[in-house]
Amino acid sequence: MMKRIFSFGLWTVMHRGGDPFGQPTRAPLDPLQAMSGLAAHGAQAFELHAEDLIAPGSQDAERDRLIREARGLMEDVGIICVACGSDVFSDPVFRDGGLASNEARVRRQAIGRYKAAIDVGHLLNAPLFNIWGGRDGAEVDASRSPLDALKRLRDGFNELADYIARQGYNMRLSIEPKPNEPRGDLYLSTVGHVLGFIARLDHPDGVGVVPELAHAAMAGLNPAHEVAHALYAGKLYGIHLNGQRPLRFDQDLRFGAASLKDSFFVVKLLEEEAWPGPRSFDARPYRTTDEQGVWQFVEGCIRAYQILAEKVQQYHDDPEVQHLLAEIASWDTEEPDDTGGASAPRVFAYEQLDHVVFEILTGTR
Ligand code: XUL
Ligand code: MN
Repeated sequence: MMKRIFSFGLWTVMHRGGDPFGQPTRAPLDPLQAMSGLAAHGAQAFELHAEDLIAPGSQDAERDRLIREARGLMEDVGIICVACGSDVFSDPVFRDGGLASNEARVRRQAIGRYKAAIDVGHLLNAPLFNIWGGRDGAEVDASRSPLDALKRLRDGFNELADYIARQGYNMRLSIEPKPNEPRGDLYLSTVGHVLGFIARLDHPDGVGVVPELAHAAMAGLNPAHEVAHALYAGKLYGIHLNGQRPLRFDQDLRFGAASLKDSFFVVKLLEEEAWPGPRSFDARPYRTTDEQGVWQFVEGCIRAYQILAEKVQQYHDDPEVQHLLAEIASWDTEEPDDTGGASAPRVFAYEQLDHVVFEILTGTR
């Protein structure tokens, strides 16, 4: 069986429980503590924003020291970096956008931030640079044409892809869509939008998508279908797993905490396709959780994935499922109906099939 790699954003365990209405509830955790804690609690990998490790504005010597320390610790505790990104959303300078800002000066600054973070990713051996441009959106559509925004985003991504190629880095680029939040509407909002956008870049080949379950559910979409589009296009470069009630703010719940069936069908797809990428979690421990609970949260995400993968296996091994799927497969024929159209209408045994899934997921089968 394929060895699964479980990964977490450093920002997930470093999150201190603050929300738009409340102060942090947990003590800070530094990035090195986050890496070693993750390794100690079942993760083999992490993702980060370069800024999770290196505060913006740090001198080169400080940056080099932090990277040296991180590399040493990664070696010691046996954890790898599978994706790097950049925080081009929290600094007030990016309040009207990064790559799509109306200010050319700010767009330059965003490009500079991303390039510096790409260098950090390279030094941590990250094979992927993932961009979630959380400020590239709008509340006021009168502020810019969405077409101009897309052209600016295109120019930005072309420049970053070109930078990676010219530096000779062994790194791919990805875009993580999200429909809204923190902006009223984000321009790169779903997997479909991003696939269409990538096709018009100068070099679409090295650029893919990182779907997130919560982001798909926020848009009221079926997460497994979103992931399928990325797989179908050969563009599933990463995935962010978590829990989310549909059509709400970004809840980033522990994987398994919500949408059991959607989570099952995402795991089913990844496992059936033997997708080789890391199973990355992008969720946040509850605000009510203490530091010990953070590590329970980590183990909970991993365990939820493993349990769902076992349920996928149980589904495939179930004789009733096999019988029902064989029946469905038998319909897939071009043979003419020799009864001259008089045959009884097809019975679709989907009630039964869906109920079997329910029994498997509730442990009653
Ligand atoms: C935001 C989100 C980000 C990205 C990384 O909703 O998902 O944490 O995954 O920047
Ligand atoms: Mn994410």
